[in-house]
This record gives sequence, C-alpha cells and structure tokens, in this order.
Amino acid sequence: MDKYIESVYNSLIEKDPHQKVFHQAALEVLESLEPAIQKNSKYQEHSILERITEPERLIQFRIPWKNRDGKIQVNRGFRVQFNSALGPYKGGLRFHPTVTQGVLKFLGFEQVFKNSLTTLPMGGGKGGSDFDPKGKTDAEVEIFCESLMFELYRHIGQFIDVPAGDIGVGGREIGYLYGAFRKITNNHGTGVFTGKGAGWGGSLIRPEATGYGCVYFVQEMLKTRGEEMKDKTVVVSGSGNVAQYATEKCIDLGAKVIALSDSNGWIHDPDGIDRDKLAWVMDLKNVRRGRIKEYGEHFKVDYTETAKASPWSLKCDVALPSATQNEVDGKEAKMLVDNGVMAVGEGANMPTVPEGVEIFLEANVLFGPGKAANAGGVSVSGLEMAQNSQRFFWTREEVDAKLQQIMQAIHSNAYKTAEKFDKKSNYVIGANIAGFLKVADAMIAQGHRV
Ligand code: NDP
Ligand code: 2IT
Repeated sequence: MDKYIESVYNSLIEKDPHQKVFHQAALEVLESLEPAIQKNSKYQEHSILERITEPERLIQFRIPWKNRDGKIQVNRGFRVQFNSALGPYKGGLRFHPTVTQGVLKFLGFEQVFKNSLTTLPMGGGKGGSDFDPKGKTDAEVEIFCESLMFELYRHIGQFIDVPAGDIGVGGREIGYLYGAFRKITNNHGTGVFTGKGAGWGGSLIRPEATGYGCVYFVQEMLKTRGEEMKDKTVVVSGSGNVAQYATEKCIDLGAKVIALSDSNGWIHDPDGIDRDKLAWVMDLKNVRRGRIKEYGEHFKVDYTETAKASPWSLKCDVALPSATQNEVDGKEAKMLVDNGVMAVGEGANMPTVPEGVEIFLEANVLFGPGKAANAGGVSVSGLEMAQNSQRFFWTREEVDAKLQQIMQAIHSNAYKTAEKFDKKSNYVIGANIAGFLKVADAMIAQGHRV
C-alpha cells in the first residue's frame, strides 16, 4: 500500500480503535484512490486524505421519551456532518439498535462520495439513533421523533444540513420529524427534509428512487455486455423501501424476482413475485409491520431462517443486496459466482464484505458498489430540494426521466474513470476515484481551513 495512504489509515485505527465498519469503508476507498493520489501530488500536499476522513462536525445527544407504560427511556441521537465542500450536508437518518458513532461515520463517509457522483450540489452527512422501532406503537414512534427533533432542529436547515430516511425511517417517521420541526421553528415550505409526503412538499418518485435507481444502474452495466434485465432471475435481500421498489422495477422490465428477506429469514418463490404479491408485501411491511415469514405461509412457498441457510445460495443472474452492511460474506459471494451470477447491484450501503468484492471482481462479475448503484435515492432527494426551492412540482414522468439520466451519468462517469486508470469494468475504483476527485478539488479550491 502507498505510504501516505497507509499512514492515514493507521491513524484512523489509532484514533478510534472500535469503529470497525468505519475503518472498513475508509480502507476500501483509500486503497482504490492510490492511482489518483500517485498521479497528482497535490492531494498529499494539501493533506486531503487526513481531512476527508475526519468529519467536519459530529453531534451526539440524549433523547429521553416516555413509553406506553409511562416509563422514561433514554436513547442516543447523532448527526455526523461529514463534508460540505459541494453543498449542504445531505444524508439519511437511521433508527436501528446497532447505530453507533462508528456506523454513522461509515455511512456519512460513503455518502460524501455518493453525493458527489450524483452530479447535484450536495455534501455528505448521516444521522440517527439506536432506537429500535420494532414492536413500538405508532404513538411511541411519534413521541420519540418529537423528542429527537427538540435537539436536531438547531443543527439542520435547507442550506445547512438536510436529513432524509434510511433503515427504520420511512414516510411515517419523516412526517413526525417534519411536523415537529415546523412546530418548533415556525418555518415551512423549505427543503429542510426530503422524503416528505407528496402533498406537503415531497417529490414524486422519491419513495421509489433508490430501488428503481439501483435497477437502472444494473441495466447500464448489463448493456456494456450486450445484456438486458428482461428474463433475468433476480434475488433481492431485505423487504423494506429499497427492496420493494427494486422488485417493482424488475417486474416492470420483465425480470423475475424469486426471493426477499428480513433480518430473520427469506422466502423463495420460484414462480416469481408478481405485482399482486408485491402489493401484499408492501402492505405487510409498511402498514401491518409484519415479518416476511408470513409471505411463505400466505403464498405457500418455502421460508428459511437465515441462520440455517443463506438466500445467496439461490441460483440467479442478478443479485441485489438491499438490506444492510456486510450481509454478503466471502463464502456467499463464491456461491453466487459458482451459480453463474452476472451482475450484483448494491441497493444497501456496503452490503458486501471486502473479500466478497474481491471475489466478484476476480470473476469478472459486473459489480455496482453501493455509492454508485444506490445513489438514486439521494439523487431524487436533491431533486426534491430543487423543487422546494422553486416552489413547484414536477410530474412522475419528469422526475423518473431525470433519475434515469442521473443513473446513466453516474454509470458512465464510473465506467470511464475506471478505464482511464486502466481498470476496465471495475466500478469500485471508478466510482471511488470519480467521487473523490470532485470533492478533493473543491476542498483545495476553498482553502486549507475547509
Ligand atoms: P428499511 O428499514 O425500509 O428496510 C430494511 C430492510 O433490511 C428490512 O427488510 C430489514 O429487516 C432488513 N435489515 C435491516 N437490518 C438488518 C440486519 N442487521 N440484518 C438483516 N437484515 C436487516 O430500510 P431501507 O430499505 O431504506 O434501507 C436498506 C438499505 O439501503 C440500507 O443499507 C440503507 O442504508 C440503504 N439505502 C437506503 C436508501 C433509501 O433511500 N432508503 C438510499 C440508499 C441506500 P427487519 O425488518 O427484520 O429489520
Ligand atoms: O444512504 C442513502 O443514500 C440514503 N439513505 C438516502 C439519503 C437521502 O438524503 O436521501
């Protein structure tokens, strides 16, 4: 490894030895930047790697709230404002018991490069809480969101930091958060949040954008080999926002999705999940808040606990890991390759472990890393901000067309950048370098204090 890169990486470990997923995300990016750093000495001269791996600001706060039994609970809230060289901090909020500073630093770091790739003027940030929405009543979720906003409101704004959803934060939570923000600040009609309801400032296609965008990205990768989505067999993991709309777009394009999962297990539907079954899943997950196991019982198909066997053991042409980080390990990547997988599009953030990524690249599988393949969500968030600034709305068709253009632009940027650095079809190197150069050059132009 390049000496400069190695010293920056080692100092990250020394400073925060427990932040394992952040180290993982940083190493993947740093390693792939080597050719760009060696080609131009200005990045080292300006200490860009030391600066770009350190968040501009990290806020941690207490969130006390009363549960249904009248007992006060205390959760931790965070906002990591990672980099604002290209625009206001932008990125989602995650509610999940595994949320820590380290997890949010990994997500915020990834977001910086992802947002740079979108072509839109957005910096990178991420936030959330270790609150577990599972088993909570609607009223508990509402009270929790209000208490979180009592602190978060002072750190966000349309020109400062614009949160959105992520795991555990969907339309319901954004509604409560935005309502609390309005009540506290007496400020309405701004793009301080994205993922809002379509009737109160949200953009059409934002709920669909990450899943649709991921499939558009895979479509672009397949095109480079004269292939298309039609008639492909697809395995999707997760059954939340990203998984649902990735499935919908696969159906639109004539592909067959045969599996979905949640944190307990996965269903295998060899006939394919059609529109009616998908509508049933959306009601199960978004309204009844049930488990994917119920799909197996309802449609009489196999349900397997993930602890017993992996969904990645299924034979498929396209794999779309869309649940969470590190959900595809080396063994699972090998199974997918042995079963002939052609393309992998990461709907989730960093779902494949580094060994798995190596296995896909060595086998010449088309591998779309999260920061490129799942950038459609934040891209339409950027379009929501643009519409809010104009006090105007675009039609579904207009937003979808812009999303497709953006995904094509991201693909072409990553593809061409990889080619320029002699790594044809390596979208990891292409996306990391392309995302990095824009941010690093902006930081240099803005002086050494940013
Ligand atoms: P949701 O909360 O809507 O769905 C998450 C899904 O992943 C659920 O099926 C959930 O199962 C499963 N899951 C969550 N944590 C784990 C875990 N530790 N192990 C196994 N399964 C798990 O979230 P999203 O669909 O929005 O997010 C999914 C991924 O996509 C995340 O990595 C997110 O960062 C990324 N992403 C999301 C974007 C967006 O716009 N929403 C944009 C770009 C990326 P269960 O219900 O059992 O917890
Ligand atoms: O990981 C992500 O890109 C998101 N969760 C979406 C962020 C956003 O601001 O729309």
